[in-house]
Amino acid sequence: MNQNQSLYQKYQSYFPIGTCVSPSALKTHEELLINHFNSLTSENHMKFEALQPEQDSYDFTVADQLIAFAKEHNKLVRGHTLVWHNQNPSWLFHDKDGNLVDKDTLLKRMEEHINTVVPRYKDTVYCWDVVNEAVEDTGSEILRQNSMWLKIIGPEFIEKAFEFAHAADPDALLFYNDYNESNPVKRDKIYQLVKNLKEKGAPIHGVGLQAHWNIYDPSMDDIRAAIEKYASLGLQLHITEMDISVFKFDDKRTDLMEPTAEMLEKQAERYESVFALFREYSDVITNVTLWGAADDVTWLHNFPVRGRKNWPLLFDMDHNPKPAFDSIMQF
Ligand code: HXH
Repeated sequence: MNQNQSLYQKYQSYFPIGTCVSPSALKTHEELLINHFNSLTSENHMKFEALQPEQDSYDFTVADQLIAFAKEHNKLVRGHTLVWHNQNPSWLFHDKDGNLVDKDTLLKRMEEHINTVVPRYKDTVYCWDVVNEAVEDTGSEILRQNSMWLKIIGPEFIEKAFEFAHAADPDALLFYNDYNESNPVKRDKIYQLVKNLKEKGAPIHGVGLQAHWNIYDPSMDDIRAAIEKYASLGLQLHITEMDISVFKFDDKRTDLMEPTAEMLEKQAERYESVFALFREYSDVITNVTLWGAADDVTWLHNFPVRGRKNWPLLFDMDHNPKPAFDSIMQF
């Protein structure tokens, strides 16, 4: 046990604090997970391609391991994710001859998958990212045009996913989850989508704000406006995948081996301000999950440039608390 105060205990009266996990992180980051986080999300192993790599042949081995760890250590689990345009098995949208399946066939496959996965974890997974990233970033289209779900089923794939998930576990909280959620243009589209879903009576309970941010963007004003706008729908909000990159989004430099002191300081200020904002809205923000526990394991070492190091989290490469950690523990 390190001598730091526990992050999730410090936030006990506000919201659970989560992180994503993988089988290897359960071992390498065990101490951090146990001490500082009380909600876990599988980074990759509850996605469609991981759970049903071949048609009707499910592989729950790894997901079950993550769930067992969560149970053993009394952690909440967020389910991520049921319906997404990425990380799908190649069979999903095709028939045996390689042609695209028709709408009814794909709806059946969606329902089958949801009916197999969701009930299995109904005792541990308290909420699901039912649909992930269905909204177009730019332009006038609301829905992401390159999604095979949209191409084959049409826009109703979204409400269908929520209906199937709700039937499979009526107690689960169901979320629509997306990134660039604080960008005013995309924010308004996400708002419109979710508003339409609610008006149609779809069983949706929350909006997931991924919060893949950096030390410059988005502005505090845009983050606050996004929270206000989504909250006005009368839904709960989860911060689902937060990290704060030390690079501007289009900065592709690959030469930096350590974060500069200035980066770490700016990052600490950002974490401090956004966590103060989250606390201010803790009546609607009901989970804050980071996309990793410590800087040695983060998807941002490979995005947007493969192999470019980044330091976006609260604990450093050696699992020691960073200035960002200290900044959100003082209030
Ligand atoms: C998340 N996507 C996923 O929800 C999560 O499952 C995964 O583990 C990591 C991140 C964020 C994301 C979305 C789109 C994207 C990159 C990351 O693609 C872009 C490519 C170029 C420019 C902008 C976005």
